Amino acid sequence: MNTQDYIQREDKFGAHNYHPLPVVLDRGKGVFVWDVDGRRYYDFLSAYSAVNQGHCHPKIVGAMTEQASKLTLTSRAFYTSMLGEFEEYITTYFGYDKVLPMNSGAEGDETALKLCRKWAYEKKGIPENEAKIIVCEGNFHGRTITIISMSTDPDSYKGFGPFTPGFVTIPYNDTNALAKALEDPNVAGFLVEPIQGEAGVYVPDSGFLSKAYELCKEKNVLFIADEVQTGLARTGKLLACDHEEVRPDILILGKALSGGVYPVSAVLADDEIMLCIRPGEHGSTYGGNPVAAKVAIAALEVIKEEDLSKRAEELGKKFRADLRKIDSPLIELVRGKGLLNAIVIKPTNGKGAWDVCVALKENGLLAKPTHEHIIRFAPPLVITEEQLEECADIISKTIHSFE
Ligand code: IF1
Repeated sequence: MNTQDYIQREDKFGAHNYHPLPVVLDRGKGVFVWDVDGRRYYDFLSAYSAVNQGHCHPKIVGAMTEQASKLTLTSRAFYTSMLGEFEEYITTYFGYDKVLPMNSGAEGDETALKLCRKWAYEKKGIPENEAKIIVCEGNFHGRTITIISMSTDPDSYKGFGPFTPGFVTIPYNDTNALAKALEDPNVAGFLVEPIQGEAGVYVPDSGFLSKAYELCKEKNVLFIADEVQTGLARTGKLLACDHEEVRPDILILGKALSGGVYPVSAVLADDEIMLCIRPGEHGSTYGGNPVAAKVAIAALEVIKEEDLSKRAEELGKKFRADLRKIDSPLIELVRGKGLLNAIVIKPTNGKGAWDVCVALKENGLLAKPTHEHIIRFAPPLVITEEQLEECADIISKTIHSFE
């Protein structure tokens, strides 16, 4: 089978809910992936930041295979020898009383929303069914009906109504709008991405998160951080909220919590909030299973052992400086934090971000456009300085070829 055969087979038998770049991947190791013809590429998407630790990290894969041959799934109807170890490890790691493990990022967000509403009725005293949660324009929190009910992107929500009520939308990075929305006494929470990924790696003004947190505290409103994409060393700190020393009341993690080998998400909070959910009120068959528990511990250990936050911080600065040196009318803007970066492309000769990504692929680097004119650059955090320089050269050469 050649590349076209693989693509046609997916096209014929799979739903058309994605539009991938025309490359068929077969193998991965560290910062590299290989296609079915054996061609090697730098992976500058990292599965949307799930593969921060690098593809097929031996320690993480080792943890998975070891646990997979011992005990994989019991459901939460029984205790297991692994779950408590994971719960103790992750709550100590991030400094929270409790964790609630789920699988996908979207489930993590759903869990946080339920938790926030339950807290609102039990602790804050908001009348039943009246709680509101403030969200931001341009948000991306996943694909469930409730989550797309918060979305302002028609691609996400159009044609999927009716929607879940109870959300109030304000502009991102706007503390005045937040202060105004917080005047409503029925507001229970503020859900925010510390950097908006899907919106195009939109970094808010410095001070936004800390001011937003302070405003929430004044009104006894829960500050809920979706760190599914920004968390776990990606932006140069363990959490993106750490840049402003904000400790979210509810913290949502996913993606790199397994280093890309298994779906693992988690919601962290203190007892006052977490114990509002009681037996039978929330959960998932696979949430917190022994493989997930073992894998997540290994994935979190790798982040510390390999000092990935520091690497992302230092390499990110250098990478942005290299990108800003590219003198081309095609590049409107370079932005990002740590190794979560993007360039904004000015369409030239009818060619846009998609065409640039196809050309990058030809030159051995995989990246994906978002919103037609933005390209995200997010390599695994284990990339070396030398490799990153080579990648900046590939990007420069490719961009210049469009002039
Ligand atoms: C897709 C974007 C990234 C997320 C945040 C929750 C979730 C995500 C902040 C849900 C997921 C994804 C999913 C992916 C595309 C992608 C994405 F381009 F849409 F914005 F990463 F940048 N919170 N992000 O970014 O996590 O349920 O998918 O595990 O294909 O939809 P999930």
